Amino acid sequence: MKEEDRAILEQNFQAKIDNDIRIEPNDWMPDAYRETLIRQISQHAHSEIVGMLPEGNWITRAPNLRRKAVLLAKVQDEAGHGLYLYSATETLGADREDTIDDLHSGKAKYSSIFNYPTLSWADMGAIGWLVDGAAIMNQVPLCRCSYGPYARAMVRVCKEESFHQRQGFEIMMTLAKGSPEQKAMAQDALNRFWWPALMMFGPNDAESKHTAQSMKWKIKRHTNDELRQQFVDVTVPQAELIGLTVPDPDLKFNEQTGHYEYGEINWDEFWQVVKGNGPCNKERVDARRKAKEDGLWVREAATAYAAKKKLRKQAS
Ligand code: BYC
Repeated sequence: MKEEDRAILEQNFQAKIDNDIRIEPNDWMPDAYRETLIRQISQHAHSEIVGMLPEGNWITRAPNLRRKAVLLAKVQDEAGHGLYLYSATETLGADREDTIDDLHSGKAKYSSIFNYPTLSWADMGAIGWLVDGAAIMNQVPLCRCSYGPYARAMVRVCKEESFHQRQGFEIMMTLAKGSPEQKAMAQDALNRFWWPALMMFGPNDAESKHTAQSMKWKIKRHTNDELRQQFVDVTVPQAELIGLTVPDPDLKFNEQTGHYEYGEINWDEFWQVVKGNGPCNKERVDARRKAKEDGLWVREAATAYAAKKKLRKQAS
């Protein structure tokens, strides 16, 4: 393609974005836009699938039938989110198997938060409240993402995340007004998940290599720090309401700005976890690899069945 033709295509593409016209799979798009979306959406899909593991770990130990049914439904929702998102990457020409192989080889990232262990039942509350709460903060603006299939997938995902956040908060609220041991369990879960939840939003704006371009393309509508601040502002009063203490001695409300100021995030810890050196990285990826290996017979049987059906159809 000639240089000037490409320049016109790029101009028209950016003009559509500037006018909030959605980009659809068959529309022309710059290679870098396609690659950014495949990177972000596939990593998002992996996060949903890996995110099933820390909570799946507690399904058999839920304290009663209601809690078990709710947790089971939530974990199944995450599988659904992963599947919509893998489908969205396919609309961009990505091969689902390749993206999954990238997760298993350690090439693709997934959210840092899922590399922390779930040590008590209260962690189910903390994950729903904080992790799904952070996910909603990040994903509601993605419903207005410039790429149509991703934006539309996010609408349903956000509705379900909203139920997840409420179920988590309800677990925390119940524990916080329970026995002293239950309240201590809730506080311990908050202590362990607070900082990793803040890290979910990604590096500081100054360190975020993709934000500027992704904002120009309206893939991202807010920066990492803007969303993190919104999350802190919404969540701190919720902790206060149920009598729990946010584990940040530097946390204070600034009357002038109307925002909470919070302490320094441990960025060394964040990058270590992102690089694969978190407490559970190896366990999580091994579990996904094993699931694929264990499912081989199902895929083989399905392929054989489909081939046999085709032969029968041809013969009749
Ligand atoms: N963990 O330039 P930046 C869920 C990477 S699922 C690991 O700011 P970007 C749920 C980043 O990928 C929640 N890596 O990047 C599921 C980049 O590396 P690469 C998942 C991270 O893309 C089950 C590098 O750091 N949500 O909610 O502009 C149960 C530089 O970062 C992280 C999504 O995926 C991290 N926390 O912004 C319960 C939402 N942060 O790719 C709940 C969609 C950054 O260059 N994704 N990195 O190798 C996004 O909104 C954006 O991709 C991010 C990062 C805000 C995450």
